[in-house]
Formats: sequence, C-alpha cells, structure tokens
Amino acid sequence: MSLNLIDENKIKDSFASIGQEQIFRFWGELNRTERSILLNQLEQIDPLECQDAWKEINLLPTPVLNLQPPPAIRSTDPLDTGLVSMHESGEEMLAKGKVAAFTVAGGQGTRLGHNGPKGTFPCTPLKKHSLFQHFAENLSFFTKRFGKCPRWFIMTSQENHTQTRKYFEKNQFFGLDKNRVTFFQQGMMPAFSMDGKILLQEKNQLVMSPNGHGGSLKALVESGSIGLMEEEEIECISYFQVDNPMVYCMDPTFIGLHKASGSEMSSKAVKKLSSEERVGTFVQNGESLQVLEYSDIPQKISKEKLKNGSLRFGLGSIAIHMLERNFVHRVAGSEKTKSQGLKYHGAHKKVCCLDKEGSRVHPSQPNAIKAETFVFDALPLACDPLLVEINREEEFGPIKNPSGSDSCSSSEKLQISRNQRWLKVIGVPERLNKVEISPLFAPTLPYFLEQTSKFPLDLKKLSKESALIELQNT
Ligand code: UD2
Repeated sequence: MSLNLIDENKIKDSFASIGQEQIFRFWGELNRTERSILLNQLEQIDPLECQDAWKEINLLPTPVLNLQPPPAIRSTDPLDTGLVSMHESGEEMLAKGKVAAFTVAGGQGTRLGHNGPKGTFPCTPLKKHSLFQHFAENLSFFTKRFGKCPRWFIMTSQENHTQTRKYFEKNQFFGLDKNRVTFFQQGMMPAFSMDGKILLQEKNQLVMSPNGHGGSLKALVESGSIGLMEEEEIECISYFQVDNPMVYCMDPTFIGLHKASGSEMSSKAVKKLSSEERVGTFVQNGESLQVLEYSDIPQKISKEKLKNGSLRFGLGSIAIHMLERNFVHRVAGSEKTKSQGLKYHGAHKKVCCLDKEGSRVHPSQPNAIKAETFVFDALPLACDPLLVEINREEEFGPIKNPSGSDSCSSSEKLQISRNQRWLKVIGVPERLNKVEISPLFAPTLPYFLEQTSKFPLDLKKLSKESALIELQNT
C-alpha cells in the first residue's frame, strides 16, 4: 500500500515526538519502494506503546515491604481421593465442551538451537514424537472419550507461523479434526538499544521480536479466537507452553478446582529445586497473588529460608494456567495504565542490527533490549485467583536447552521415571529401562488407572503393543 505525503509526515512526526527520529537516519538513501516498506511497517506500530514499554522496562521495582508466601491448595497426588469430586466436575466441563486448549508457541527458541518451530522438536523417549504431535495425541484422547475434539488454539509468531501450519498440514493434523485447530500470530514489538533507541535491521526495517506471551491475551481477542469460544460457549482456557511435554494438557482436577473456587485465573505451582531455578516465584503482595520472574526477583527474597531450611518463597511457576474466557476479554481490552494491562519487561539479547553508519553489527554480548509482557502478570488482575501446588515430577519436564538441565535428555529421563511410577501404581513389578505411554492410551495418571482397569496390560506383550502404549525393555 502506498501512503501519501500527509500520512508520511504524520508517521515521521509521531516517531520523532517520542525521540525515535533515528529510524529515518537512512531515509535519504532509500528509493520510493524502500521508503514505503518502512512506512508500512511503522504504520503497524503504536509509538505511544513503544514509549510506554521503554518507560516500564526502566521503572525501578516498587519496594516490596510485606511479601508473604501465598496460600495454595495442595494437589500433589493426582490420585488423591479427596479431589475425586473435582475431577468429576472437571470431566463434566470437558464432556460439555466448555474448555479449550491453548498452547503458546510463538517464542524464538534460540536457547534450544533447533532449526524450526519448537513444537516440531522430538520429545518422547522412544517414538521421538514431536511436542506438537504429543499434544495432539493428548487431545485425541479427549476426542475419543467425549466424541468431539476440544478446540485447540496455537499461538505462533511472524517467524514461525507458516512453518507451524505447514507442519500440521503435512502430518494431517495428527488425526485431529483440522477445523478444531486454530493458529494465530502474536504481536511484535521493536527492539531497543541499551539507551532506548529503536534498532534497525535494514536501512528501511526495524528489528522486531515477539511481544511476549502476555501478548497472547490480546491476540486471542484480535484473532477472533475469543469470539469463536463465545459462539461455542467455551468458558475457560487451559493454557500451557509448547516446551513441556509432561503437561496435563487437559486436567479435570485442575479445571474442577478452578471452577469451584470461582477463580478467573488459576495457576499450577511446584516446589522450586533451589533459589536459582529459572522459574517465576509466587508471592502474596497484600491482596495480590503475583509471580516474580527469575530475572527480576531480588536475591534477598528468593534466598530467604525458613527455620527448617526450606525456601520461604518456595513455590515456582511452571506456566500452566486456567483462564476464564471473559477474563481474557477484559484484560485484553483494558486500557494500558499503571494499574491495568500488562507491564513490559526487558530481555537483554544479542541482536544483529545496523550501527549509526549503516554497517551490520554481530554482537558477542547482549546489545539490545526486547520488550515482552508476561501472561502471569494478569494474576493480580484476576478475581479470586487460585494457586494449586502439584507434584513437579508428575507434570514438569521442559525442553529449553540443547544439553544439561531442562534439555531433551533431562526431559526424557523425567518422562521415563513418571511412566515407571505409573506402572508401579498398577502393580507392575519389573523395572523397565525405557517406557513410553502414549497419551492416546492415557494422558494422565487417573486415566491410566482407569484404562488399565478396563484393558489390563499383558507385560509380555507390552513391547509389541503399538499405538496405545509403547513399552520397551532395553
Ligand atoms: C518461562 C517462565 C518461567 C517459568 C518457566 C517454566 C516466562 C517469562 N518465564 O521461562 O517463569 O514458568 O517458563 O518452564 O515466561 N513464548 C511465546 N511468545 C513470546 C515469548 C515466549 O509464545 O513472545 C512462549 C515460548 O514459545 C515458550 C514459553 O512462552 O513456550 C516460555 O518462553 P521462554 O522460553 O522465554 O520462558 P522461560 O523458559 O525463560
């Protein structure tokens, strides 16, 4: 689209008025087409939001005087008989189609170094199914059980949207009804230099990056996904990250607890391994339940110990939430002021960009600040937010790094020991070295118990059982 001179001046003025005139440093060298590419990009960006983002990134943290450990419901045993009624009411919600699954998969996955969207990364110990296939099979279980595929929303970003769609198409949506799977892109934000100047990728192009998973709330609304949920009377959203193959994608007990408490947003928490673990920490700040991200939390708070030696603030966030559809609508639509909307955080990154002379910079140290909002910052905006402590070994085995902690191999080990524990629960005495239980057979422990009571496992045959349960002695 070509813009007229009035539009051109308006755009230039709006960025100059927030002190970002350097964007036009190479204007004189650009031809007509190149100029209009830059103007079209700038037209998609709200200069005031950029200005606010930079201010928020640089806000000094408000002194926290009276933080308390937050109250949490304990649901550390998925077979806890005290929670059976919650499981049942959650199942009822699922049977009525009141819950949608939602995966945030817009991140760049730079740490993992995988070539392609993170969801295409192989994650299961034996079959090496990808994260996306694994989640799809989780949802297939519920399709079979309740006769209809739950709606699945997948947030991508500019960088991986087309590849993600193509991957699903190539694999026939792993057997899911493709009309029940919706992809949408999250928003992008310009990246800043360390002194707050928007960086250029090319002489006529800004450096842009995904605006953080907090952007998912607005993107859910703007993509029409919330509208779709309204039409189908879907009430709540089961939110999880693409990097954790052990997540209970649809957890009836969690849904039941969320509904029973009247919460607008509920989160799962696990005991942190140490004060340094790279997960957010739940705190109670007066009336508000909050998460302090690992990169933001003051050491004095993260390291504080109780008399018994355990961490005082020991509950970590593993990015699993239940969100009420109406709550998402409200937060996404709210005016961005100090008390409403989600605050921008700054992530220090190495970014290739142009310097003042127009030469390309390949930094060896972080040279840029990316602006991101976090979905867990919605917790203090929710009515009656609920925190549910679960067993980390049951549901948390993320894949973030190529090796070491939170890697494919650490996740596989955790998946295998979980599967071994499940088998032990039903009295399987042998310790199989490697075991993979397909989510098509059972996606959670309570379902595993139910399934094996209906279809007892013949151990001798197990290694031959194909789609339903993959077990192997090595
Ligand atoms: C995240 C949480 C951390 C903890 C941990 C558990 C944040 C800021 N921190 O840490 O508190 O719960 O996970 O594993 O999230 N994503 C998008 N769009 C974006 C950015 C991220 O979709 O713009 C997705 C990304 O694809 C991934 C997830 O969000 O699935 C987490 O992102 P991350 O890898 O940046 O977060 P991490 O591991 O530092």
